[in-house]
Amino acid sequence: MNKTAVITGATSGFGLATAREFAAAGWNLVLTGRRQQRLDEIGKELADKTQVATLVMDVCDSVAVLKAFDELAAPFDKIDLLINNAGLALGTQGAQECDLADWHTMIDTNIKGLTTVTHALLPRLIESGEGSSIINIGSIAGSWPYPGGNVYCGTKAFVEQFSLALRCDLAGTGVRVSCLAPGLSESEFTLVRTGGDQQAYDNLYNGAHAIQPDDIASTLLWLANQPSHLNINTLEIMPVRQSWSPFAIKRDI
Ligand code: NDP
Ligand code: 8X3
Repeated sequence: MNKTAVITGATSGFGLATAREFAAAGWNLVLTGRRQQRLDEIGKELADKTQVATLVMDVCDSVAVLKAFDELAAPFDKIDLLINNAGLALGTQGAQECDLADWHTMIDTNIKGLTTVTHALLPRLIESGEGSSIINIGSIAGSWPYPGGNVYCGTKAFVEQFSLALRCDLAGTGVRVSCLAPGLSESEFTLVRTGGDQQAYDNLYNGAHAIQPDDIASTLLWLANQPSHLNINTLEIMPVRQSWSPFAIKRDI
């Protein structure tokens, strides 16, 4: 195996579990995130299993992203897989009560950051050609609206549609594009979203048998390992305990 995957947001949750899963499967890894200490730890942990490069980067800083990827030297300069995973939600309030800065941070990270990383690595993915892939982490929030989802839902709808449109443009290059859209998943995501509210975290996940990061990691490896003539366009996953509610109706009575 001489393949390299770039995983953004590898310092926790899905990204961290995915780094471990792909290392065990023999992939070389380029791992990114803002928290240097965590990147150092995961780099050290995986160093005896595979070749690992860690890049401290904020995906919102397009100059830093382009520079960091430009400076990647062999064996990390040939990229076979990009997993656009870095992302976040901020807040659970109705739109009327939201902080505009939080909205902008979600747009900057989930949309602008994802597109910056994609744009930076597209030439190398095209060079790798047949069998290479981009997997974007969307969410059920991109297809199913819910109260308090507002801009987060909007950013994930972008990820899903961008993935499909990218696939149109890359037809003939051999580069595949998938959008993996998970539902309720247990990770630091909820602590980030609620500003560190452990009670909210416990309430959300208690008894829900939520998706675990390892579930997403094994799904991502399955996606990457599909035969090169197949493209899984969109894959939505929920815990069995999560489903839909009736439409809400505010009656005039
Ligand atoms: P975590 O909070 O555990 O992980 C998020 C990762 O994104 C971290 O590694 C974080 O690294 C990174 N990240 C966030 N902002 C930036 C930034 N500006 N620049 C670089 N890296 C950044 O959450 P999950 O693992 O659950 O989330 C991963 C993805 O999955 C996200 O896109 C999320 O929207 C999506 N998702 C999550 C679901 C859930 O219920 N948990 C369900 C569906 C989708 P660092 O802080 O070190 O920068
Ligand atoms: C995260 C899943 O339902 O909390 O993308 O928005 S949800």
